[in-house]
Amino acid sequence: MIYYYLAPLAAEYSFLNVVRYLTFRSVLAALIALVLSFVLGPRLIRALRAGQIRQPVSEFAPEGHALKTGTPTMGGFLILTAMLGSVLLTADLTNFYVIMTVLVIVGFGAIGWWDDYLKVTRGNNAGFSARVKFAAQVLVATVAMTALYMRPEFDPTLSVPFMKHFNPNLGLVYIPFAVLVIVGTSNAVNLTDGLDGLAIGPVMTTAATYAILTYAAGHAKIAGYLLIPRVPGAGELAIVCAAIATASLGFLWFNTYPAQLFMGDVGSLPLGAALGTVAVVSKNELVLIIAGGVFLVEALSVIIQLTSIKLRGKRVFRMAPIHHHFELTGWPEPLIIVRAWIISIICALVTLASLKLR
Ligand code: 57M
Repeated sequence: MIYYYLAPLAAEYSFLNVVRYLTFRSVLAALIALVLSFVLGPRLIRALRAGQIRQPVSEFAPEGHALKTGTPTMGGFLILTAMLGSVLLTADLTNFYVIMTVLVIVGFGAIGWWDDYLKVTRGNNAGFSARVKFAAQVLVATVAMTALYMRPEFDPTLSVPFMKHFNPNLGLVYIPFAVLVIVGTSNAVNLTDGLDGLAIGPVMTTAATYAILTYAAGHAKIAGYLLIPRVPGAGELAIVCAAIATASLGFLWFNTYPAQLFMGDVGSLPLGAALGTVAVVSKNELVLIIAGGVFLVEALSVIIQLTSIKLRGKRVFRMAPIHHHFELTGWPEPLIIVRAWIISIICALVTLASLKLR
């Protein structure tokens, strides 16, 4: 809205020209999201406590989790409100990529909210059927990716990290591939969200990394210099990514060990879906494997565990996802969390290096 109302006035008041700059609006978006999350956080925690919106803790969870009984959940509302509020104020709301990403976030947020609502009201960890949840995620992602594919400027080729001349054209297969990226990332972030701050730290670093990648993809000179695919208009997503990164930082204030608030599925599902969407739009789909390395390892640990139980009748990890394995090995919770953050920062650095090393 700031962009919408102030940009036309720049002809009269030249100092308002600054709102045309993506870098200025990205920094503004980051600051607004951070302030909103700090201001709204304590109020939301009080409201959730008053409304008895508490996370039921599974009886099978490692011992230390019993202490977490009664922690308010659905803190994802804080992240979504801070992030969307900031995007509505600072982004160009006529930009197709911004509209699409916001709708994906709202769609996945609604699915997550419904799951949380059922868990909280029923007082157990069951939520709604995994199949229905998965089908709803696939539906939202398919609608968004079909709309993207139908844009005349859309290019269904893949950008492969570290290889500048290998760009396979997926044609129509791009749609299911992109749906897989979005739904897969959404569920991987959800699986990671099992210790205080474990998911939100890597969400922050991945979103900050994509703020740079989307800006570069939308910038003719930078994209040309780095020989990366140019996606005109995708730079506006740097604002969305910056807002996600700092709304997450504000949430971390309350979610860090010992957590006063969990994000719930209303947080984890849309955050993962948002990262998948910006990766697809900016043609940085495969590099998300590196940038979101922590989420990948968490999801792989579950796949390996389930496959091993099915084929060999034996577990590979004491418990999956892998953070439970480390807990049961005796690592204190903060040690697991901070090491995951360190790994996610290293993943971000390797991702940024892939821009030049190709
Ligand atoms: C949800 N939810 C947390 C909180 C958070 C297929 C299977 C691997 C699925 C997986 C699963 O259900 N994962 C998704 C994980 C829960 O947190 C809530 O859920 C939201 C995210 N969706 O925001 O609202 C608990 O996690 C802890 N927590 C924190 N701090 C946080 O900031 O401590 C969460 C956020 C909270 C709290 O204790 O109650 C969760 O873990 O339930 N299932 C599992 O992860 C289960 N693993 C399992 O069954 N492994 C088996 C399988 C693979 C065969 C095995 O290895 O043998 C574990 N889930 C639980 N207990 N609860 C098992 C132990």
